[in-house]
Amino acid sequence: AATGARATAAAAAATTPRRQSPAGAGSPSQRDARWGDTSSYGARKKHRVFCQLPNSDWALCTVITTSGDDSVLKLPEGKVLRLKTESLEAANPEILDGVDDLMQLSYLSEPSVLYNLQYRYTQDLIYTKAGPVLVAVNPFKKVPLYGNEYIDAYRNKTKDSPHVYAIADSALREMKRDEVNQSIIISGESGAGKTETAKIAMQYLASLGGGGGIEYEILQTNPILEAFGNAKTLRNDNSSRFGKLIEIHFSTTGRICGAMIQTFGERSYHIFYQLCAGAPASLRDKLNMKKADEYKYLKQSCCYSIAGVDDAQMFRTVTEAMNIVHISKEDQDNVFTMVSAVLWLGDVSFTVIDNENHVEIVVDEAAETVARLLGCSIEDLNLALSKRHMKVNNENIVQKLTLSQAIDTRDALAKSLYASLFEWLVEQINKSLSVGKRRTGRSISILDIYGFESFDRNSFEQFCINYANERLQQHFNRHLFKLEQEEYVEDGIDWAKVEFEDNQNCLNLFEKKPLGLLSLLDEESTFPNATDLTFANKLKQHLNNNSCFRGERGKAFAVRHYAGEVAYDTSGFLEKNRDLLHMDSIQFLAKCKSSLPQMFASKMLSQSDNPLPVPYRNSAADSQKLSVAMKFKGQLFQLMQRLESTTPHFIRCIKPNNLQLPAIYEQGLVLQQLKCCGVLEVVRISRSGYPTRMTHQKFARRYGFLLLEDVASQDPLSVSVAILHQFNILPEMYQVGYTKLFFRTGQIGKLEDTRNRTLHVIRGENARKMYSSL
Ligand code: AD9
Ligand code: MG
Repeated sequence: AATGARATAAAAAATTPRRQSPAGAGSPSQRDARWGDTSSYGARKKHRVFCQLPNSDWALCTVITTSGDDSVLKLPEGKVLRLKTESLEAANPEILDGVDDLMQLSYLSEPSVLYNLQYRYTQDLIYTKAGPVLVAVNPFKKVPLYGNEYIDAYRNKTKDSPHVYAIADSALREMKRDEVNQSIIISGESGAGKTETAKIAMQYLASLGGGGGIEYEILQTNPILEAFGNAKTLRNDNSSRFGKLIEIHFSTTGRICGAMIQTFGERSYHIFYQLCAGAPASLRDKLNMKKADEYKYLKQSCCYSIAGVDDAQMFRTVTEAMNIVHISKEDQDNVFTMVSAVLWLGDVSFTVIDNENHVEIVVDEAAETVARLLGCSIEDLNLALSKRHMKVNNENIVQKLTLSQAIDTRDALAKSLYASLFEWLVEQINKSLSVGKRRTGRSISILDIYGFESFDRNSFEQFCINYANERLQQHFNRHLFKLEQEEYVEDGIDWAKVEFEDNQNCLNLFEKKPLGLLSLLDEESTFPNATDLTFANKLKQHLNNNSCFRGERGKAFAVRHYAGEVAYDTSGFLEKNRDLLHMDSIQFLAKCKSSLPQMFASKMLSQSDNPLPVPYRNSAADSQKLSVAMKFKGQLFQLMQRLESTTPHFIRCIKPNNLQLPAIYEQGLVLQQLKCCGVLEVVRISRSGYPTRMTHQKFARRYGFLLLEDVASQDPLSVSVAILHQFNILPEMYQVGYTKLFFRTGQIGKLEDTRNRTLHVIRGENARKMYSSL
């Protein structure tokens, strides 16, 4: 039946007589039927076009005249300018200004997309669709788009403008309808609004239950995770230092019955400041707390407060949230004991005891407090921070540490104590929110993950983040590809004419064994004599013929990512990838009498089950844990596996300026993010297909009156085909489906133009008739 119907559409297209425009002057359609010359389309008189200003921003302007290769243009503020016609970009007709889906744009060029988002942003319409993707531009101010009234409106479908609520609502509906798990994948760069967006989505889902209960507990995980996992950075006052997947489980009646949180990556800490500012006197005494600016670890930033944030109040909010998610008072005390121990560790200092720069710890308030809080002797602490057990030629020896080695060891211990604490906290929250037997398997997962990063200098962190984004992009592409394919197939369109690009090559560059970036990094990390330079050289030696790889001078190499080329500097790669916590430190924690350090140590030991191959490592006492890159890859694969079985919904957050201020829209910054978030990629992909779609009915209604013959009695499909012919739209520019017409970019803009001018003429004639009859 499918091919039959397609044949009918094609036959209708072929047999409709191609009308020639009659010579009769004065007929509006005759004047307007000159379509073929697309070249000068972008610079016709009175036409709107985009021109690029000296600062590379695009401005919308009007063509005054075109002569030869040049056009004279009028800028919005009235200034007149002469430019090469070929440097102009066509602008969309006015009726498309501020459309709520970028796919409705007839021209999908960069300036068109930028203009449309800005047009909406200035009216506080921060959400826009790009086909299946929701684009959210950070308002950096309160916008009146949230709360119960809005939630109800989206639930009852009385509102359908793009919104996070609409995304959460489709996820819910599709979960119930298809009985398939859903995911909401939120990405964007630091400060773009991912975490806020995730909370808005959670708010919508939680509102189903009407307030109290488990829904409330789930919302209360946010202040806890943000206190322990977020920090103020240059880019964002509340920057998440970890990625987070929160899986919300639903009962068969569609109510929330539990949740599970998975985190990835590095973390850092508002909680230090909150504890300093807000700990009640008894706790303060017990933990020997100082003021935030008296700790060395906190002094480094020189930033003790955040505009508009009351740390003491936040501390109370966090402890209240911990009560709500059933973390016992005793456990809370243990948590804050660890936080205090980490802070005091930073103040532990060393004295040099010989002329080889070997050290011992200074026995002072800092050392004593750390020992008391962890539950160990000063002697044990000294041993852990100033000596290391090594195995050389099968003989155990004790090596004294130099000052810089001791400082590194101390900092690594503090870092891993804090990381373990965060992990443990997430575990407790998960226990509390766990669904257990009530689990039905239905869930909506919300992913809040760091977006693609490209700086002047890119290191190991960007390498990992961008690798993760490359994987997510593939997930995104495949989903999009599938959706598009389904729509074309359903409507009987020739699918072979639509092309998509895949990023599999780039993923192979990372993952191939044994000659991929990750394998080579791990191999080099196991050689004690390897350096970042030998690593870089190894990459160049093995990967130079890969089209996504480019060796650069010295220690650098570049990767061609989907979002653009990024140059990485291998300095520190090996060290960061090894991230060694020496076995001595783990054994030290295992001996501590406080409950948490012991627990952390046994967990660390169990995690080193799967050691790296260590052919050349002579210090066998090192903790043989997974390399950081391998652990990251493992977590990423787990994540992808979980996402793979869900129906994804994508939200891309955009940061319109770096000042964290409202009402400033920097085109260059937005453009770069649209590229990184893959929004321009969606647009590009759609461009290679047939992005504009209109049902035969709508098309016939809108443009049918332009036809010279009377078609009132004909079916919409035949009318549509007649319109296409009358206006000589080239066959490669459209396809006729069963229910819809599919157009290449730019086609509807021209039709719309003719329609407007015709209407203008008709209205003028009607007015003339009216006046003459008066
Ligand atoms: V990071 O990668 O964790 O550094 P995010 O998570 O992308 O970053 P975040 O959600 O923390 O950014 O947003 C940054 C700030 O933007 C927030 O603290 C708010 O002040 C502001 N923001 C973001 N979204 C909204 C919004 N929908 N309405 C109002 C917002 N303000
Ligand atoms: Mg965040």
